[in-house]
Amino acid sequence: MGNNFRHRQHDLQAQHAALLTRSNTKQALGNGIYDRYQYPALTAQHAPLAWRYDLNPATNPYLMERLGINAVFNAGAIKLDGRYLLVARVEGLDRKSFFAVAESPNGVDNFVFWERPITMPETAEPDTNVYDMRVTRHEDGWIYGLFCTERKDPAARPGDESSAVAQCGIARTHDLITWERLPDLKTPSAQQRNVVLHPEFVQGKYALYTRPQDSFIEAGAGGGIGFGLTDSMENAVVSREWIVDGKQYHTVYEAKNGQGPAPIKTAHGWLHLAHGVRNTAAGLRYVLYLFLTDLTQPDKLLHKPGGYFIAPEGEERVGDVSNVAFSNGWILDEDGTVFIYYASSDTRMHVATSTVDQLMDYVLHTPADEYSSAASVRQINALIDANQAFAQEMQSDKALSYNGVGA
Ligand code: M1P
Repeated sequence: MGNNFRHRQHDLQAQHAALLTRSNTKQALGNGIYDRYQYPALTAQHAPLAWRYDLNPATNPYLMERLGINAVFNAGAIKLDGRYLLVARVEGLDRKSFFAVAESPNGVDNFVFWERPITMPETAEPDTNVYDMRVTRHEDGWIYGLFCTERKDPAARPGDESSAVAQCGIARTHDLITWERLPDLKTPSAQQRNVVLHPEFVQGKYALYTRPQDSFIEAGAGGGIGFGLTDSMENAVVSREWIVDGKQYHTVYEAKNGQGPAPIKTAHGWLHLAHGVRNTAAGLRYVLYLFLTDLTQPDKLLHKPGGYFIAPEGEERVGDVSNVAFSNGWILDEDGTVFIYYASSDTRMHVATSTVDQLMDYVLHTPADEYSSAASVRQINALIDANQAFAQEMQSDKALSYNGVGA
């Protein structure tokens, strides 16, 4: 083994170990709703060296990267046996995505990939690309992974090598290691992406959040976060979909939207995290937003704050698909902490932390979008009025106590 190989291997290992053991601290101040962290939580550089390098000097004398990783993003999340697990979308230099589990002892740092990526069984119609798994621990006892399976459009014109069909792939597991692949979801829509399994039975059936779409990119006429029921997951068929939360003109979800992870059950209803997409001169902009639905009717929208909850900021705005914040994973801890895992610009994973109490306060007390500039000004004036009334109240309390009246 040459000296160069040895030195390079030593440096690569040291650099990798430093990244994997780096601690991540909260950014200062925050907005009172959640805290962002200093560093991304999981990146392409976290991928094990053994996935990327042939470590044998006889077959790889330059110790060159053989199978590079382009991006690690859009991760599902679950806490299992005390471990915080991300089921990440890992994308190679060849553009193919696959799933791999990374584990952290505390949910914010020290994420380490398991030894091997997930070997996902295929159906009779093999997937070309799989991505964006939503992990749901269902009350039937299984952990389900619903993901997008993409295949070339069989109706594509000769020479059209871009047209694709997106559908919902379904698999289940107990340990995230061994997966049983089930048939893809059937719905009345031409294509599906962002399909998520609700954690509980609804009317005795499995309930799914869907995202009907007319074509691969455009949500089209049927867009919005849909809802449907199926008798079984072994042969999942949603024969009727209806919209829970639709697209809306001049909002952050005017072009399309999609359910994020499975909703969290709270005392006030099901708390949902979703992404909204709007058009800009620079292309599509993806942001995250929250909404609340009824406990017994999870398809009934109760509250929805106006605007976005998380938008890409600073470095997050740049990546393979810039100006994108996307989330399909969060974890509610026993103490009420919520770990929100979001990806930036289809490139890397971040974590933000909050609590159920904070998120509920945000959802219940943030004014809804009233769809016009005049209404936004009215909302700001109402807040200023309330603050002035409060300041006057404080002043008179001070005056009273100065004059020896009151406590
Ligand atoms: O590139 C941004 C996102 O685009 C798609 O999401 P949607 O179907 O809502 O447009 C997905 O391909 C997603 O993976 C990607 O992050």
